[in-house]
Amino acid sequence: MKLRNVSLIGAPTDVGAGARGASMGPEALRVAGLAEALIRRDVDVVDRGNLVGPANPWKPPVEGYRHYDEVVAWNRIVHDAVYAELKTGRMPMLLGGDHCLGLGSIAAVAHHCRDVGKKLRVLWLDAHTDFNTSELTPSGNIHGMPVACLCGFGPKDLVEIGGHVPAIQTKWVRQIGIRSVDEGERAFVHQHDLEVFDMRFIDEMGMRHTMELALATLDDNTHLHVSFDVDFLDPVMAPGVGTTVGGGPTYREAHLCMEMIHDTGRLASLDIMELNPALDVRNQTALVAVDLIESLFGKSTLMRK
Ligand code: HAR
Ligand code: MN
Ligand code: MN
Ligand code: MN
Repeated sequence: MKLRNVSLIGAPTDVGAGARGASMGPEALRVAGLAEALIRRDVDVVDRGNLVGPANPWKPPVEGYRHYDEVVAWNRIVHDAVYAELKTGRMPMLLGGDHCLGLGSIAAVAHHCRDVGKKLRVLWLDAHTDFNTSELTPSGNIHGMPVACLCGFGPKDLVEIGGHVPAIQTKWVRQIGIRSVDEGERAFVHQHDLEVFDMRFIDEMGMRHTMELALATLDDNTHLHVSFDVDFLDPVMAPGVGTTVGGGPTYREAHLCMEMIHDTGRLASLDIMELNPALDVRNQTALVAVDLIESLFGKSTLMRK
């Protein structure tokens, strides 16, 4: 029995990042065997290939945003592609690309949930909260802003992409693995009561209890979206990202996180973002990511399949 229909959507760009190379992420995931791993999990996989959008002009930020026009264009393209898959009843799996595209992806998911009357829960697996605005950002890199934009804090072009402002409410979001938050961003996170399970929380309470809390109150009518920024993982095992932050979840903790998400049976869309093959070692980070996706789709040691 086919458990799910998954559509892979490559989004080869790094316009939202401060380092070049995430544009090669989709191909590195394919080379690491993503489709084959899903097929082993009995998933019906279709690879839609790569989306096409503007090139990276590699310019400094203007008024707090780097590559504003290109980021808007890419997010519109991603929104339309993700929304189209959901409409046909398939699970979109966005292969980034930098994390600014989490905006277009989740805006599309929220748009779909409005259409069909579903609740939405967003799990944001990341070292960073990505809750900056143009006033708060130290870098101007828009991959540090998608959660804020989704919650309605950002420029009109970006916050409106899914057709409804705000696209999501902060209380629908759970962030896990956080260990890098900028000064002004921290105050903004508190001001809006973003639910953050940072590394200290995971250290003290364990990944199991963390995930129990993050996944609590899902019901049959909840669409669960996972936005997986690969820098969530400890850089010891996942060096191939633009903004490494030490002290992340271990290999086992990351697998448990994925296994517990699988066990909910509610996963309905996924982003795999920020993989940067230019900074990787023999594609090991892509291989770890694929391994984790297998757990996310139900691989376990004593499985009967
Ligand atoms: N907070 C930093 C900034 O805004 C870096 C955050 C972006 N890095 C990411 N996203 N990889 O999670 O510039
Ligand atoms: Mn991120
Ligand atoms: Mn609509
Ligand atoms: Mn990150």
